[in-house]
Amino acid sequence: MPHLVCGRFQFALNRPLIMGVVNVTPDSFSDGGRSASTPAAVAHARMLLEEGADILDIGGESTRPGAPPVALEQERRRVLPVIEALADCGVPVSVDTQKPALMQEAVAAGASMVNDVNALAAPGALEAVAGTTAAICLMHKQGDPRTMQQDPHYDDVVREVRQFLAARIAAAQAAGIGHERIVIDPGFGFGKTLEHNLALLRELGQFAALGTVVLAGLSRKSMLGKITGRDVGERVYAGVAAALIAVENGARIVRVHDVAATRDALAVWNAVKTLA
Ligand code: HH2
Repeated sequence: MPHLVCGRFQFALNRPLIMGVVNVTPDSFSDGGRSASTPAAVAHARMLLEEGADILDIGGESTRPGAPPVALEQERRRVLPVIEALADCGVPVSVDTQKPALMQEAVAAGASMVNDVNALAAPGALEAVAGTTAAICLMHKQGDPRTMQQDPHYDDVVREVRQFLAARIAAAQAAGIGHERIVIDPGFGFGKTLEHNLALLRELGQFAALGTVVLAGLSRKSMLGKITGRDVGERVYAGVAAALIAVENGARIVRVHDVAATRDALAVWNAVKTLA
């Protein structure tokens, strides 16, 4: 079983981890505007900690379909004060960014993980993370947020996403990022139809077979709305079900907004499975 090193933190992964989402944005699809100020974001993060988050993921740029890009300076102003305030909170703080400069600044401010929906493809991104001890989540997406949901197409979504992630693992390792720092994520909803997302969730074990930790982010996403007919604020039960399926199929980190509900569900799963 892979273990995970995030800076000074180590996880044996004998139980799945919960990554709680803190969006310091006015426009995130799931919770837009709720934590847009530094104090509100820090308070939200502390609530997620109390609810049982193992990792906190701080983002300052929405990646919802149609979202406009955010300038470096603005993203910096949104996330760095929150990361600084949480640096000693007792769990790893992750920065959700695609920008190499901010990756380095966030780690200097106290982040122990980088979560890049662009899988370190930006010029300088591999080097930015390699020069730290932070963990890295490499996510797959097709296209960019502005256009990605217009007409996603794959001949074989599971094979193509797996090949992409295997290549990004190899690139990260070639840049000097150790295996124990690498997390992969098929990127649910990032240039994928409902059928693509379901195929990826069903076959998540094929990603676990690549030998690195698998993260799944299904929380509140539109695929759950399509399945249940529910609005974004009413997808807690569907999200918990999706997180459980992901864990059952090999995910060892679930990225969620609804930490308390997910924690209880995973406690039941843990009690039954007790990973050795
Ligand atoms: N999903 C979102 C953002 N970042 N990172 C990873 N690794 N995996 C994901 O599935 C993922 C992600 C989108 O969710 P959210 O942060 O709630 O919304 P927004 O991008 O609108 O801020």
